[in-house]
Amino acid sequence: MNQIIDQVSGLQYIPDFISEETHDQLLAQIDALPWLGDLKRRVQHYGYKYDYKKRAIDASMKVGDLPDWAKSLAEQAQAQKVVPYIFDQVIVNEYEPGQGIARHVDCEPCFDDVIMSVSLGAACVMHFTALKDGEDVPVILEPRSAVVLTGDARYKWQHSIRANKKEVVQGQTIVRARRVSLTFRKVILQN
Ligand SMILES: O=C(O)CCC(=O)C(=O)O
Repeated sequence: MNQIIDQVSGLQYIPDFISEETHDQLLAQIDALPWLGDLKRRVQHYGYKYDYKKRAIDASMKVGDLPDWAKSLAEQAQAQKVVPYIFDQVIVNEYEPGQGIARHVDCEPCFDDVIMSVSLGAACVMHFTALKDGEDVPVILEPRSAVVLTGDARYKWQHSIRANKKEVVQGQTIVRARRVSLTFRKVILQN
């Protein structure tokens, strides 16, 4: 059942967004594709390449249509009314134990209002940190889940994954192992 995380308005957690079979097929397909080593963690960019340093995206950064596996997840998200449009950009992130992602709000002029991240591999803890007062809300992201950020969750809270090998949350110890995430966005092209 979809779960609204009360403390963070606009944050929705969808367990079992994909089946075990789809999960395994996705991981195999993604691992057969080339990884980029621009960051500490490995990434793949589809639809449009994103420039992390400039925090910018434009039409010249189009790298082709989404691959079929990404298109079908984008269509599933629209069909399930997770998002009112079809995403056109995906970043695949690989996190080995000890790797994380710094606190950030996704580039506001680059991407539209809804962001969705699907988790493959191992669970991790995503922290939501309020820009106004630093309140921290940890959310466990299980494999096969999707987390959806809109409204305040998208614009008024930063999200991050700590660079650790284990973490205790709500009495549960999350031991990190390889996680691969698929983050879907819709690009805003400036004229
Ligand atoms: O790994 C995730 O689920 C989130 C990735 C993320 O925040 C990003 O690519 O900006």
